[in-house]
This record gives sequence, structure tokens and C-alpha cells, in this order.
Amino acid sequence: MTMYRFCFYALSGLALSLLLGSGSAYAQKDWTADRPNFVVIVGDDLGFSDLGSFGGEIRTPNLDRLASEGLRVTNFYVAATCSPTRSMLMTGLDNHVVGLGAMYEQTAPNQLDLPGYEGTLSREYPTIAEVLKDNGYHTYMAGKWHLGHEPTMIPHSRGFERSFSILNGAGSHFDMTGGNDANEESEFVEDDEYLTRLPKNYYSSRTFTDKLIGYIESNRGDGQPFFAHLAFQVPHDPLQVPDKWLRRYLGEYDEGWDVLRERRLARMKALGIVPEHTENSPRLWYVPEWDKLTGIAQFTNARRMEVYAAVVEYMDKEVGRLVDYLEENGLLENTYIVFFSDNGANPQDPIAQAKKRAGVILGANFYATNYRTAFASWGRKDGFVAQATAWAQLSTTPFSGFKLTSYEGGLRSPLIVWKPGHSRAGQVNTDAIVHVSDMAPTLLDLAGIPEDALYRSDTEGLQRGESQRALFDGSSSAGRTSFGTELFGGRAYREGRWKITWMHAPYGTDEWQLFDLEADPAELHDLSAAHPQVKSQLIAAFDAYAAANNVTIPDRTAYDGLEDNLPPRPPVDAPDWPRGQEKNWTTEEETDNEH
Ligand SMILES: [Ca+2]
Repeated sequence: MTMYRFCFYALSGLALSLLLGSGSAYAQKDWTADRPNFVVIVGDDLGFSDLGSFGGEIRTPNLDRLASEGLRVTNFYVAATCSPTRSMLMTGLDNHVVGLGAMYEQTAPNQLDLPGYEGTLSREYPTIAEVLKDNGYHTYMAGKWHLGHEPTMIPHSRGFERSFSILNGAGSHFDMTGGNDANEESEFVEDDEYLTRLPKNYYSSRTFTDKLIGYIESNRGDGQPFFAHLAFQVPHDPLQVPDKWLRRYLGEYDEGWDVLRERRLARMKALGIVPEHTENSPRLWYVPEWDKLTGIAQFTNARRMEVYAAVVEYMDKEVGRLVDYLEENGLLENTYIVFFSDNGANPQDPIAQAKKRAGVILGANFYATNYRTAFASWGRKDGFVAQATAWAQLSTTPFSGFKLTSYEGGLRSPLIVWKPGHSRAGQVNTDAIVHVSDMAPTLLDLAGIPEDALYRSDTEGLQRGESQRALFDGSSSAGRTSFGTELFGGRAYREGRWKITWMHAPYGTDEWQLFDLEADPAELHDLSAAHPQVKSQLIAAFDAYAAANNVTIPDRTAYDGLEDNLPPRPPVDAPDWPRGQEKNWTTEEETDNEH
């Protein structure tokens, strides 16, 4: 295949030189030199402010270098969870159009048989890898796929010339142990082969990077540009890191989430990531104040974040290894590198949830059999620990919400774009709205490939990606003007500074809220009453988006009944409400209630 492509392009170059007349300067030119390489790196459940260059206290010097030499975009949006984001990255279309209207794992009864809700990536539309491959690019991927398990659905069948992937949404970082009782063993593929064992010394972040570098190296110097997708599985739980890294952040989270969230916000303001007037979202009403925790509770909770930070820093180290490889081999200066996260930080703790579920035996038994959940094992090869809600709020500072929600904490991701030429190095763009579906058309534009290779006529009227070439190049600071999104019934539509958000109670209000994100990035002040016209215009825009893009609001979600299982949420404007103490409070309804 490679040979065929090489010959084909050599021949087309020859044909062109004949047309132009032999001996012209063009005939001497390596025409592929104009076409940049692309490296698209995606983190898994990394929060908006985790990276040093976005205000985090986690040490990420390699990504910070890319940020200081490149561009940071602070209004970059993804979906509220993993596979829907990945489906939009791959196709440049809305997740409800390409099969990920819901996640495979969480499709509602009224969505089950609907087109667009297959839970796997549709074959009706081309992927960016297929288009780039058809246009002379090498296409490589290493890491998490989560878009289908069948032979026709794996990266090898969706345009990736070489690939090494975990097909599942989660699992061990050291072996093939799955992530939960519905997925007891992870499935891995290399190219078209389903693996029965993993490479020696396997650790997800390290092995994925090794594989990707190996693929690039195997064809280096053959004149073809490449598209390389590095899809890290970190910092998704279980948080695991090589032993030498276990003590790297010892003691660094002892001050607790309250202090550290404020400190992050101060750094974000100093870096220009958020405006000076930004307020921090309040600590969730059922999360205790750090200072009220007992010493042992502080000790164990701090450990969660110490491990999380080590996992993130290890990922950063691997990014550095890839960048060093590109640099040492003269590839970097013709390469665009993009980094972002697939969704916000994850509030869930599967261990705690397994203890509460109806299928308690299955869930708890899975973790008891496959992982060590005791404190001493946290972060280790066979240990299982998650970041959990309180620290997920740190990772999404200063926003409301987190993964799974349509608040900014779920949808906004850090975006770093490193580009050849370093125009406007270190710029922080706080104006441009960019959406993950913009990636595919942007790469095509940068490669000089017509957009209709990706967007056929049957995609007109759909919410499509928009090329951000001018933004990437530095010739413009503008992005798109609007986008809509929906997942598990959580909804949002953003247009300019305005955003409407519909989120289930108790995290939201079961109603549309209206926010001015320039004045209020953390979505704390609902302006519905003050601007009813803006609100109704945005609701109409969301409805049009939903109708055009196949959105069906689910009739059942994981939020159903949640309100009854959490302490009552205090009113928004109740400064005297003693946050963190609500578990001791009962409402009248509860006292009246028989249960
Ligand atoms: Ca994810």
C-alpha cells in the first residue's frame, strides 16, 4: 500500500512537471514539503485548569513549552464525555449524526433503536484519517479509541494505516484488566490484529507514545507528511503510575481543595486564562469544607490528588519525548501539534458507586477480584483509585460542573496549538470560540485539501466544523460564533458571550438558565429574568440545532432520582447556608416522607 501510494504521488508529480514544462523550478520541488504534519494529542478526563500553562499546580513543562511557543485557546469546547467528543474529532460532524448521540454504555430506552444512537462511529461519513490517507498522508494512531469493537469499526478500518489501540472506554493502565463489571477485560488491537497479550513493560502512556514514535520513524524520510493521533488514556481512572512516580507529589495537596482552588484561580487570572473579575464556583453543597475533615480524611483525600498529579505529569513527560523525537529528526518545524482533553474532570468514584448500586454484588465483586482498593495500593499497578468529586472541582476551577454536565466544567477543555513559525508565540486567545468538530476541517485546510472531501452535500444543514486555519496561523483571532450540544439530556447552546444551559437537578435546575460567560465564566448568575429575549432566541437556536442534528432527549438518565439521594441543595443566594454541613439538615418534605 505504502509503495503504491509513493508511486502514485511520484507519478502525479511527474505529470504536473510535464505540464509545466520540464526544467521548471516546480519540477525540482519536493511538493510534499508544503504539506505540514499533524500531531493531535488528546488527554482523557483532564480538567480545564490542570496544566501549568492553564493555571494548574501540576508540573507539565513540556505542554507548557508548547503553550509558550504556540497558542492557547480558552474558549475551546468538547462534549461532556469521551466517545461523543472523539466522534466529532474524527468526522467534523455532530455526535448525534455519527452514531454517538449517547454513549454506548448509557443509551436511554427511547434512543435504543434510533439512527445516530448506535454507540459506535457511523460508517456513513468519512473520518479525518480516511480523508488524509486518501490525500497522501501517512495516518497513525496510538491510544484510546472507544468508537467500536467490530473489525469494521476499529482504527485500522477507519483510515489509520498503523494503529495500536485500547478499544474500551477505560481499564487498567498496566494490563488488560477492564474498567468495570460490564467490561471485565479490555480489548486491544494493533492494526487489524486483536491482541491476546500486551507489549513487555506495558504502561498506557509510555507504550502509546513508543508505538506512535515507532510508526512515524518507520516511514520517516519517504516524503509523505503524516497525521499522528496520540489518544492518552490518562488521567482516566484507575489512577495508576509507575512506582517511581508514586511519591512525586507527596504532601503537595495537604492544604486541601478550598485553598488550592482559590490559588488556581489567582494563577489563571495572572496568566490571562480567565478575566480578573472571575468568581470561583462554590464548593459543591455536599462536599465538606477541607478544614472540617479529620486528619485521616485529609490524609487519604490528599492522596487521591497526589496520584492524579503524578499521572498527569507522566503524560506530560511522554508528550516531551514525542516532541523531542520530532525535533531531533528535523520534523518539528513542519508539524502542527494540537493538545486538548476529551471532556472535563471526572467526579465519579466507581468504588463508592459500586457499593451503592442495586447490582452491588457484581460491581463490588469486580473491583474486589480485579483491583486492590485499599489505600496502600492507590496509584499502583493493580490499585484502583479515582479523583472523585471534590478534586474534580479543583481540576475544573473556576467553572461549575464537570464531566457529564453541560456546564463549562464538563464542556470546556484546554487547547494548545503549536505551529510552525511560532507566530504570536505564547498568545492566549480568550475571544475565539472553537469546537472540537472544527479540528478536522482545520487540518484539511492547512493541508490544502478541499473541504468537500470531508463534507459531502448530504451534510449541508448539519452542525459542521468550521476551519480555524486563520486562528491557528495567527492571521485572525476570531473563531466560530455559536454551537449547540446535548448529552444524556444535559443541553447547552452558546452564541457569542451568551450561553443557555439546561442541566438536571440537583446539579442544575431542570430548566434553561442564561449566562453571560464574559461577565460570569463560572455560570453563577442566571440572567433569564433580565434578558428574556436573549434567552428565547437561544432556546430557539438550540431547538433548531437539535432538530437538524438528530437529537432525541433521553427519557431516562443517570440523574433520575439523584436528587433524592443527595442532601438538599441550598438556594443559590444564601450566603448564610453553612456549606458542607447539609448532611445534617433535613427538609420538611423529608420529615414528612415515610422513607
Ligand atoms: Ca474522557
